[in-house]
Amino acid sequence: MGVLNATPDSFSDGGRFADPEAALAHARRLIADGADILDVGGESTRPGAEPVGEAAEIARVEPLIRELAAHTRARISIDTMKPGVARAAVAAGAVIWNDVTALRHAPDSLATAASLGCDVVLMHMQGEPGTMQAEPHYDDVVSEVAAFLAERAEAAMAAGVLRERIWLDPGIGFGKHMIRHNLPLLAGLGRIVGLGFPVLLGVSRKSFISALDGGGRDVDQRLGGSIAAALAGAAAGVAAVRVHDVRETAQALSVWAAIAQAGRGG
Ligand code: HH2
Repeated sequence: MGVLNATPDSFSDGGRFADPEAALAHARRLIADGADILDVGGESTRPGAEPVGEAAEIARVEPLIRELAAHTRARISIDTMKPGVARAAVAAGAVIWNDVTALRHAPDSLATAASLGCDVVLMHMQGEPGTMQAEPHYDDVVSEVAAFLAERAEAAMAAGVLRERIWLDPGIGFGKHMIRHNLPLLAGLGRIVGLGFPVLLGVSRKSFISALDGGGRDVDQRLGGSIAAALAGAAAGVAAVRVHDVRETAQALSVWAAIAQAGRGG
């Protein structure tokens, strides 16, 4: 899954693709580089980001999704917490609703996901985007994230979302201490995969990579760590990784998969 942010302020590529022409050109590059899915976002979730109104968010993403759906072969995902944005995006051609609030943001989130009939990504987040990194706390991060995701999958199914439409995501960096929570969660991904749904993992360029590399690494200096974490996810059986650097990650994954296959005898 390649990240395509139509935002002025996302943490790693904010501002670069706010212009639709630049966004479309970048989308074509992500696909040529090996992306099967494009995750289009119109509102950054990083702490301190400006909230965006629904109409403004739709104006950012809808024309772009329409263009992408008409002119590319990738599956399009909409990264939003707002049901109204998801509705507009699906009408424009998106087939996946990626919701970092796991359908908890609005009273009609669950019903909207059921009626749209698209795939939904249910992501774990402790707290709210603005304040989530202030003081995250867990007694047992892997068990608590797994229990949350199982509960949200049940809630989605009870609301009418089909089981085969549901993906889970542990939400690396969302209300998690950089080291104390993200690392055990990455080491325990097998427990999340074991819940029986496809798992999406977003580790690309995240802050814990800089923290593990002495600190102070800018977002464009985190590729090695991003790939290492993506491979850890692949080894645990995740179905997809959400990344900015598609070509390098795709190469790493195909080499890793070829070695794993040779190890199984061919
Ligand atoms: N991470 C970000 C955004 N959306 N969605 C899922 N399912 N999983 C993630 O880990 C995830 C996500 C990161 O935040 P953002 O501010 O949008 O920055 P960018 O899109 O540049 O990664």
